[in-house]
Amino acid sequence: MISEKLQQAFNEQINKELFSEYLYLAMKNFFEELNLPGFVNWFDVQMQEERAHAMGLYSYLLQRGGKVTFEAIDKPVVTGTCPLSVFEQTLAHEEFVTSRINALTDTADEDRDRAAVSFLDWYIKEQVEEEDNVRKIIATLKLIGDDKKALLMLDKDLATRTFVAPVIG
Ligand code: OFO
Repeated sequence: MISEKLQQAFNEQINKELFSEYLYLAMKNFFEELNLPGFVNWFDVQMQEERAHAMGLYSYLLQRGGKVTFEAIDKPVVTGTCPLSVFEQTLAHEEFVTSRINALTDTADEDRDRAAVSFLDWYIKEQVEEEDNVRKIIATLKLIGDDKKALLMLDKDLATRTFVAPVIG
């Protein structure tokens, strides 16, 4: 059975993933206001991914005989004021989530909980992909600069992103 300490760390991470979903909803709304449907779609898919990440941890905790507990989810604040700065905020957030996943894995490691370490490996790999996706969009936005036509082309591209339910663990 999972230790109390690891159980608490899992519950904290479930909260962080649900906060990520909420933050990306706020960012989706930011792009609704800018009338950029492709960006709206990108954040909609991102939200769904975060929900899947939370539910993956939730199901795993139950499977291990743990108890799920809920805390308040922080208020999401979009500090970015343009597409580039919103994506820079997204990258900073993903880097924070990566550090939390690493800390959760360290806790599982200290417990010598091999099953949990192996389960969390999926999340470690996922974070590499998440950060890479966002970095690529930031690089494109920097190339675009003030070119509105190019921004609309990127918007078209981001409209093609679809949610594929991940197989976690
Ligand atoms: Fe759950 O990966 Fe983003 O936050």
